[in-house]
Order: sequence, then C-alpha cells, then structure tokens
Amino acid sequence: MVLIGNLFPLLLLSFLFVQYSCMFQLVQSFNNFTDQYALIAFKSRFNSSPNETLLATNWSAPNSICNWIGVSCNRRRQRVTALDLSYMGLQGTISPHIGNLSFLISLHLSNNSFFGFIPQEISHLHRLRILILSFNQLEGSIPPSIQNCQKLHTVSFDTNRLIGAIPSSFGNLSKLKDLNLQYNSLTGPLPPFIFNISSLNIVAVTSNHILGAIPNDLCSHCPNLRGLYFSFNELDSQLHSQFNNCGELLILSLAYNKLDGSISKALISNLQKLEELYLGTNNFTGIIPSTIHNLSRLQLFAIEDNHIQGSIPTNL
Ligand SMILES: *[C@@H]1O[C@H](CO)[C@@H](O)[C@H](O)[C@H]1NC(C)=O
Ligand SMILES: *[C@@H]1O[C@H](CO)[C@@H](O)[C@H](O)[C@H]1NC(C)=O
Ligand SMILES: *[C@@H]1O[C@H](CO)[C@@H](O)[C@H](O)[C@H]1NC(C)=O
Ligand SMILES: *[C@@H]1O[C@H](CO)[C@@H](O)[C@H](O)[C@H]1NC(C)=O
Ligand SMILES: *[C@@H]1O[C@H](CO)[C@@H](O)[C@H](O)[C@H]1NC(C)=O
Ligand SMILES: *[C@@H]1O[C@H](CO)[C@@H](O)[C@H](O)[C@H]1NC(C)=O
Ligand SMILES: CC(=O)N[C@H]1CO[C@H](CO)[C@@H](O)[C@@H]1O
Repeated sequence: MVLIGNLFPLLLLSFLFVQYSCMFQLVQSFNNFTDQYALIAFKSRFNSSPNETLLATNWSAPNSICNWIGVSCNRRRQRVTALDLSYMGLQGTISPHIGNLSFLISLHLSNNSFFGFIPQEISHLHRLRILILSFNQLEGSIPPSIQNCQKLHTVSFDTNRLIGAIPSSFGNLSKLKDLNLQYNSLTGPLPPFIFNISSLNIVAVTSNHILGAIPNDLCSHCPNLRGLYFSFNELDSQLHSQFNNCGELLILSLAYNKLDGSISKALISNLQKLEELYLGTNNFTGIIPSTIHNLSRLQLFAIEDNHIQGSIPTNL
C-alpha cells in the first residue's frame, strides 16, 4: 500500500507527460501540414512549364516538405522559413495561401512570370524579413497592409506593372533598409513617412510616375541613407534643403525629372561622401556652384540637358 501510494503521483506524472508529448506532436504535425497544404495550393496556381513539371514531381513526396526544391525549414520545428523559386521560369498568380506559411522569413520569387495582384494575405507573415518579387508581371497596387510585416528589411518589387501610390504605411516598417520599387507605373508623391525610418539605406523608385516635391530634410531621421534613386519620374520641386544631413549618401540620382531652380552651394556642400550625382534632363538654371570641388569622392557628375550657364568645372 505504501508502495502504491508513493508511486501513484509518479505514474500520474508520466501519464500526463505522455499525453502532453502526443498533443505536442499533434499540434506540430498539424502545423507543418498547414505549410504543406499552403505550398500545394501555391503550386496549383502555376501554368505548365518545364520547371512546373519538375516541381509537380518533386513537391509530391509526402511528409518531407523540407526536402522540396526551393524550400528551407527550421530544424527544430520543421516549418518553412524560406521559399526561393527565383529564376525558375514559372508562370501563374501568387496564391493567397502563401499567407499561411506563418514561419516564413524570406520569400524570393524574382525573375519568373508571375502575374495578377500581390496577395494581401502576405501581410499575415509576421516573421517575414525579405520579400523579393522583382522581374515579374505583377499588376495592381501595393497592399498597404504590408505594414503588418513589421520585421521586413528588404522589399523589392522592381520591374513589374504595379500602379497606384506608394502606400504611406511603408513608414510603419521600422526595420526597413532597402526599398526597391523601380520600373513600375507607380504614381503619386514620395510619402514623407518613409523617410522617418532610421534604418533606411536605399530608396529606389527609378522609372515610375512619381510626382510632386522631394520631401525636405529627408536624411534628418535616416542617417544611414546611401542611395537615392529618383530618376525618370515627374518630380518637380526646386532643390534647397532636401539633402541637408545626407552626409553618408553615395549616390543621388535625380535625372529625367522636372526639377528646376538653381543648384545652391548649400545643397552640394553637405554631401561629403557623394560618389555619383545625376542631375541631367531637368530644368535647372543658373551656374554650377564652385563648392562642387569640395566633393572629393565624386566620380560621376551628369548635368546635361538643363539650362545651366557657364562652364562645367574641370578637375572634379
Ligand atoms: C526534390 O529535389 C531535392 C533537391 O534537388 C532532392 O534532394 C529531393 O530528393 C527531391 N525529391 C523528390 C521526391 O524528387
Ligand atoms: C512534420 O515534422 C515532422 C517532425 O517534426 C516530420 O517527421 C514530418 O515529416 C513533417 N511533415 C511534413 C509534411 O513535412
Ligand atoms: C529551371 O530552373 C533552373 C534552376 O532554378 C533554371 O536554371 C532554369 O533556367 C529553369 N528553366 C526554365 C525553363 O526556366
Ligand atoms: C489558408 O489560406 C487560405 C486563403 O487565404 C484560407 O482559405 C485557408 O483557410 C487558410 N488556412 C489553412 C489552414 O489552410
Ligand atoms: C502606423 O500604424 C499606426 C498604428 O497601427 C497607425 O495609426 C498609423 O496610421 C500608421 N501610419 C501609417 C503611415 O500608415
Ligand atoms: C517623423 O517622426 C517624428 C518624431 O520621431 C515626428 O515628429 C514627425 O511628424 C514624423 N514625420 C513623418 C512625416 O511621419
Ligand atoms: C533581369 C534578368 O536577370 N532576367 C533574366 C530572367 O531569366 C531569364 C531566363 O529565365 C533570362 O533570360 C533573363 O535575362
């Protein structure tokens, strides 16, 4: 009796433990079953192509999604953390089921033929850090709910057919470093909110229909800005204090816009580290200030096709 009395709590404990680990396994298998289901749904939107056939075979093996082509998992939980199907020649729409890959950190689909909208369900991916959808034929506007992916540091949507304004909700992505929206058909202004992100490194919007003024003092909250690529748009302000505090900037590309006014001494003298400055094909007037000589690292300076008088300083 004494023996049983002593053993009973122990038996109960081990019974509970077995129960608990079964439940744990159940929850875990349910979860990577969800990932499997999401991947299959994602694949079902592809049209047939050589690599689609390859995926159809490779992605059919059960209970091993972590060995599927393009899929990476975390070891412990066996959940999908990265999906890289870039350069696969795939054609189709991006299924909203992608939003169920809840452990996804990196999604890389560049250089394929994805068309249709960027699914709003991407905003369910709270762990997402890298989102690269470049070189596809994606249409529609950028879902503002993308601000829910609070860990994003790299967003590349370049070379697609995106329209609409750059959502100001990008300003809530406090870890954002690289924002690449080049070669689309985006309209509206550059939202000033973006330039409140202190981690910002590169903002590239070359070749869109961005209009209006360049926000003032755009480096004052983002001291690490290295590259601003604004060429081939419809920006039309004068330049005065926009680039104060841009001491870390290496590349400033403003060519093929409707910028006017003169190029002030102050504008140029703050850009101590600048290596490339593109101002060509705008409506700039006046003379090139002599302070351009202070930019000791300048390797490329383009100012053709403006209304600049006098000579271009030599010995840059
Ligand atoms: C799928 O491809 C991967 C990588 O090439 C390979 O290791 C795996 O065995 C393949 N699985 C099947 C079922 O074809
Ligand atoms: C789910 O993870 C378990 C290990 O935790 C693994 O044995 C099983 O193959 C995985 N299932 C799928 C569909 O990948
Ligand atoms: C299939 O994928 C491979 C590897 O990602 C790539 O090199 C190849 O060009 C793709 N094939 C087609 C037809 O796109
Ligand atoms: C996954 O996503 C789709 C579409 O967003 C949804 O209908 C489905 O219920 C989700 N859940 C699971 C477990 O697949
Ligand atoms: C940022 O998020 C806050 C809280 O969700 C919201 O009130 C604000 O409007 C958002 N800002 C932008 C620019 O979307
Ligand atoms: C940027 O942040 C500062 C405070 O950190 C705030 O005062 C200002 O209104 C913000 N500007 C924009 C455009 O969000
Ligand atoms: C820009 C780029 O790298 N485009 C490439 C995409 O992939 C095809 C082949 O699948 C190449 O021909 C393109 O040059």
